[in-house]
Amino acid sequence: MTTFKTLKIILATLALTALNLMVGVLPITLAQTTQPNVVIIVTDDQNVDSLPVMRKLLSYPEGSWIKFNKAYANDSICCPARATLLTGQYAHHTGVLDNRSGNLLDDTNTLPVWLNNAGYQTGLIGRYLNEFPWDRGRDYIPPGWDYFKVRGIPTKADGRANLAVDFINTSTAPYFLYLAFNEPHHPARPLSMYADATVYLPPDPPNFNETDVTDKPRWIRGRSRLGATRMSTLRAERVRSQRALLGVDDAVQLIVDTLKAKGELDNTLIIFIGDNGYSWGSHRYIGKACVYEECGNIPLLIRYPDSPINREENRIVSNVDLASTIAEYAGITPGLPQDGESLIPLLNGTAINWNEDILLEVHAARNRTLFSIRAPGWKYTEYANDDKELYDLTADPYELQNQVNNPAYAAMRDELAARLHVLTGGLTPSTTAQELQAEEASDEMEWWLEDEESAGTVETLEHGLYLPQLGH
Ligand SMILES: [Ca+2]
Ligand SMILES: [Ca+2]
Ligand SMILES: [Ca+2]
Repeated sequence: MTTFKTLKIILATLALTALNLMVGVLPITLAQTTQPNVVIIVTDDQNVDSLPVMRKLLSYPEGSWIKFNKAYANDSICCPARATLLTGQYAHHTGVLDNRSGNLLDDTNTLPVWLNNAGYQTGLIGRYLNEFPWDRGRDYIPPGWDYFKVRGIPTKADGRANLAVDFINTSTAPYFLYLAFNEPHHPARPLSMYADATVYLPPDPPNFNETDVTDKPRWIRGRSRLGATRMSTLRAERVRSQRALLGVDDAVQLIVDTLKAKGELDNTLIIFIGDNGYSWGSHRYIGKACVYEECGNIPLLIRYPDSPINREENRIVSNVDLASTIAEYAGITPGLPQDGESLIPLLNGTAINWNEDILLEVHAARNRTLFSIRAPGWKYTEYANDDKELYDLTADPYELQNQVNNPAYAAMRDELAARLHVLTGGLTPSTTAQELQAEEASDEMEWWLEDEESAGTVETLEHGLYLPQLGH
């Protein structure tokens, strides 16, 4: 302190031209250091029910966290959801309608491209889009990425976290890091230190193995109840899944600690998000790409450095909002029309009259290609095969009784149908149905269970070998 004061006195006695030079440099330096960093951490197939196992994340490390309880994946399957994160557009606008169409994304006009053009150092570690690099060659790197590590990297959370730490420590601000973990996707692989850990296991929800499905659309009505073998296989995998998330939890803490040590915590937006949810036997269904809460609702926690407190946010948002959010925080303009809107007003508490109508869409199978509206208290769905669903989520949060044919709900049904058609711009689910290839994907969705039950183990399979077939 004394030294600094002395220096100031010396400076004050310097020649006037020298002093002018010092003052002249100062605003430029400040402008550079205030351009913020963004770190987004993406998990794979994480149901929100799993979150209590992540004790470090839920302790809100270093404060300023906003936990979104009603965040959704517009399209609750990996590749479409990730294309949405990278563009701020719905799946039916990106063209990435299923896991086999990642090559349809216009990768010349994405969030990393916009940030890179604005002077950001951009890095991706982990999963990009399914079946990448398609026919573009093993060395292909999509535009916009300065650092792109999808191959030859550790598969587990600790190894990828170490790469993230290296990226943060060696990058000059501003930077954008997209860190995508494999966890807790099946078959879950916990770190060896957590292989036998005692973990929180979510209780079966009331819609688990739903008894009466006569109210449901055809694709659910055609499903048998889960038997004892199927249920025990499922539970064993769920335990491994929870253990695998302990590694991710450590990774989040490590990244926060790294940013703190580097002095950048107050200048970095940290987003923790799941790509899509997962139905662990709800409505007799195991998998994703469904319209029910288990598939659509995703973990979303954002550390917004300016927030004076940690708090929960219950207004409805979706993954289509993230690109706009990051763009606004970084002070850039998205290069694409945005289907979402920036969450900054929710993060800084200035939002008034937030529009909570969001679009859900699935194009994963002939009998469950759908458009749906999730609105406060309600969900209304139209399928390509003309099945429809309406849930009064205040009275029936577990979606046990479809009310679409109940005359008492007719007015609400008609109103939601009109609001849904505003969201789709008049598109109907049959317009976008990619029926043939999707039919195959849905049949493969549960083969991992059948395989475990018949062979006793799938441990010899390498992660990369089965991803394209699984509907990852
Ligand atoms: Ca996924
Ligand atoms: Ca760059
Ligand atoms: Ca029912």
